[in-house]
Amino acid sequence: RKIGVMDSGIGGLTVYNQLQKILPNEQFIYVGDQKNLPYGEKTAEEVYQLTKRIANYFLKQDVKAMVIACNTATAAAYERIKQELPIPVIGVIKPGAETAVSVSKTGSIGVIATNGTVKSGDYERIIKAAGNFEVVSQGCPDFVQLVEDGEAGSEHSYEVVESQLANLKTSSIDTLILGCTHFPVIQAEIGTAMPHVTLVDPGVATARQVKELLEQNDALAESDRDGSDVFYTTGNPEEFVKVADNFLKSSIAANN
Ligand code: DGN
Repeated sequence: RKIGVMDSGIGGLTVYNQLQKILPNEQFIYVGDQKNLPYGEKTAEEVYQLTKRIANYFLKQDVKAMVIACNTATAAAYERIKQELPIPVIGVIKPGAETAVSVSKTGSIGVIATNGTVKSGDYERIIKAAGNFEVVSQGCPDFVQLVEDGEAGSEHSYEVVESQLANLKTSSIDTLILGCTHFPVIQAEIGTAMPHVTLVDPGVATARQVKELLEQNDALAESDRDGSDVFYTTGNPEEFVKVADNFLKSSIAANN
């Protein structure tokens, strides 16, 4: 049985990359809901409905676990969908928050994410429950489009990131959570703008958690994979492949 991975677009592929690295025998089905991107500006109920549709699709495909590789969808839908699905569901926010808590030395943590994720307050709540932490959150919705447009690495991308992080630069954070799965694609730009902070990609700890959960449920793939992963977009498959190929380790073909 496969593992279902979803995002509003190609950002979740940064989580997929981490999953593939530590679970090389597993097979994945990826769904990017590009027709409905961006999730970050929708209401929590709308994002829940969109995520639920993909969850139902995954169930039909008989997946053994669902990874919500989108912070906005995790904030809006994880708690409900986890209750509603008969399979393990994993979100990206808790693993990301826990990593930041363990990494920060000064106790001052920054979060950049979509406006939807920032509004949910989820990162802040989980981090503050872990101890005496200060959290500085900032919505950076424009970064999602940069990545979806294949702008990562361009001069324009460096300029946009630099100017949008100007405020955060003057704060005292020592750790910055890339609280949107699109953001690791522009990690170089973010690192250049914020040279003295540790960047946290929640995808790394999320992948570790998926592995642990599969182990606990005795559901790890037993033998080598016998097929390749499948990628679907609700948008334009050619565009998806063109942009995704830039940062995926393996070449892919997308269907819609
Ligand atoms: N990749 C999604 C996230 O992690 O929040 C958001 C992208 C979007 O739809 N705005």
